Amino acid sequence: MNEAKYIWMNGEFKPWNEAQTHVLSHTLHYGNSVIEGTKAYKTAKGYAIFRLNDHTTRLKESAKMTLIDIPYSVEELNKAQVELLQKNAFSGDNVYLRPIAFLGYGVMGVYHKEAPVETVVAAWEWGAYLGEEGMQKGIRLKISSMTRPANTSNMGKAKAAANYLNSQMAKFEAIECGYDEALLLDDQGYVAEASGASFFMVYRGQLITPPNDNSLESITQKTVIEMAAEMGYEVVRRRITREEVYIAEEAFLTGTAAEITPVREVDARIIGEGSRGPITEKIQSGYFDIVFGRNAKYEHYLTYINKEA
Ligand code: PPE
Repeated sequence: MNEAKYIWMNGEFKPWNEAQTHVLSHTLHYGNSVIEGTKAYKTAKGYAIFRLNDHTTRLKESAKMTLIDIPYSVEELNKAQVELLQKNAFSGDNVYLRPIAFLGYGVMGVYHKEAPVETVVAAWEWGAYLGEEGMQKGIRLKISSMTRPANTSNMGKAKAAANYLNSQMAKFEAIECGYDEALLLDDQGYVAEASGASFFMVYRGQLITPPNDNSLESITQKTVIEMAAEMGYEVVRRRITREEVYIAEEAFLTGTAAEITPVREVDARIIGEGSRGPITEKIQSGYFDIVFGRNAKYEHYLTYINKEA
């Protein structure tokens, strides 16, 4: 990975290599931690963090769901993220931020009430999540043999590390089978989400994306729905079955890391022309205009890290 200079840990900036935890940290054994994935883009007025407050609020909400008591407010965590970018003096065109709250050292056994909470924010430069070529030409998706955990046994709306075991298994399977990414159905057989992104398809002119019944309340999905409606597309949120995905005219994934990644094939079915579709291309360039500060209507989603901006 690309290292940076500092990591914010429990209220202090530490040199990258000194942000450490004990091997008997509770989370390492039992998997309870919550994360965010937030991104800053280099705009004409310097770096701006996209939808910072929404991401930090989701972190706090995920933590509440999984009984982790983060001892910092949304405002304090927002400030830490802005300062981290200022101190690290990045130069690339975007920077990924990874806030995490986890359970540290001192308690063993599943019951975690007395385990200390560690709060960390790291930031680094991270290239195209599903490859530069994928952004241009589209990626190949495999519907996973595993489903997303049912709402009766997990909390899909928490951005919890525990949910990523399922993602990790699905992703590994997809790659082993020669695909780029996994698409997971829910326990009823409807599309839930990809291993690390949300799913959209275009069919008969409509943009269709599933409700978040069994998936992360995605911030990029929300942004795309808002932007697409404003561009004049009809956006529908409804359940999607596997066979509908196969006959989609276009498909794409959305996420902070994935941004807008076109899909060109699903399970040996070519989607549309087998390349980035025309609507996908418009959504993709519209999204980059927003995050890079080139669309004034969406300025309110940007937090500039330079005070003068
Ligand atoms: N579903 C899942 C399972 C998911 O991990 C993400 C983001 C999304 C949907 C999209 O959410 P949002 O970023 O709010 O639009 N995945 C993050 C982590 C990826 C990783 O591999 O790490 C991300 O994009 O930051």
